[in-house]
Amino acid sequence: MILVTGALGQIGTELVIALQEKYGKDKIIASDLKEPENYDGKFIKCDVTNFETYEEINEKNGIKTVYHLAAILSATGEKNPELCKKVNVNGLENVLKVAKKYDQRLFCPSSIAVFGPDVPKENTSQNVELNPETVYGMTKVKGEELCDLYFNEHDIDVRGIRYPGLISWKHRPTGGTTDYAVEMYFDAVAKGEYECFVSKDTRLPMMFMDDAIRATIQLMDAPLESLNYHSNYNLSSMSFSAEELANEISSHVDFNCIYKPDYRQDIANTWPISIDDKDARSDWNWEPKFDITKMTEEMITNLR
Ligand code: NAD
Ligand code: AKB
Repeated sequence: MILVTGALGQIGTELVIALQEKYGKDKIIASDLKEPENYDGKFIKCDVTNFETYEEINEKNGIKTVYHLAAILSATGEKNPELCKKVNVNGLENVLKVAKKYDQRLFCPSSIAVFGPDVPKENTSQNVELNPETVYGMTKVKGEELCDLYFNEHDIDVRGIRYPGLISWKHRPTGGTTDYAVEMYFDAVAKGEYECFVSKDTRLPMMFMDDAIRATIQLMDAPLESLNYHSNYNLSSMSFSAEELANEISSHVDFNCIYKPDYRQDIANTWPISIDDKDARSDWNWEPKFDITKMTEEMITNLR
């Protein structure tokens, strides 16, 4: 049995469907803090910061693999640092302890937020020193360290990707800094206008959700002996400025974007512009399929 925590979020909404298609609906249990409005499959409400209930769910259901998506993202994390640390670090510790006790495999995502402003901004490589300035970034570095500790000292097969900003149409995200790229599509189609919370020249690494889901499943399917990293694979697809994205959307929709940077600009300024993912490409044959043009066609068609 496979458990997905944080399953009602931006990634979980799509990963659960992909896992149901791959392994069968009866093999996947989705869980989250909140109840689903309409969900087709097995669902159990679960707070990952509560060790007892989390362990009970795993024991009762014979969980063998966990995709641990429950987290607090960067913008919410800056506003509520204690909650961010509790969910992203204490919650993960619970998940790792249970993984050890029940001999589970684990997928635990990291983020481009692990990088701080002191690393090369372009083509940021896998092995740079991690000095993030955001609370979220610090919890993600801690998460990578904890996962590596459990891999090295407790033989837990734990794998993870440093996702860039993910763009998708099935779920409007909240709480992240890269959300502006998704909101821009939603509002362009619904209202023909968007007030963007970063400046027009803000350029960040991004990826279409279909590629992110494919990468996740590909990494989990890769033979362990081919992996030179575990919880922290750099992954890259495309980088563009907010204005370039607005221009791309404008080629499909009559659309006006205005730029009013807020506190999230400061978070974006500390992150890289582009990522070097050569290890993911050589270790498990990662290759993205979507560029900004193909992604925009998919986004606009589906949102319409
Ligand atoms: P999300 O915020 O959309 O979803 C997270 C889910 O976790 C939510 O449904 C929330 O209700 C749930 N949750 C929060 N606290 C919980 C708790 N205590 N117990 C159980 N569930 C709880 O996030 P997402 O975008 O789906 O991200 C999933 C993972 O991927 C996170 O680790 C995030 O850091 C990472 N990531 C996401 C992106 C992205 O662009 N979406 C980029 C980089 C990394
Ligand atoms: C966020 O903006 O917080 C996330 C991320 C890049 O980790 N999308």
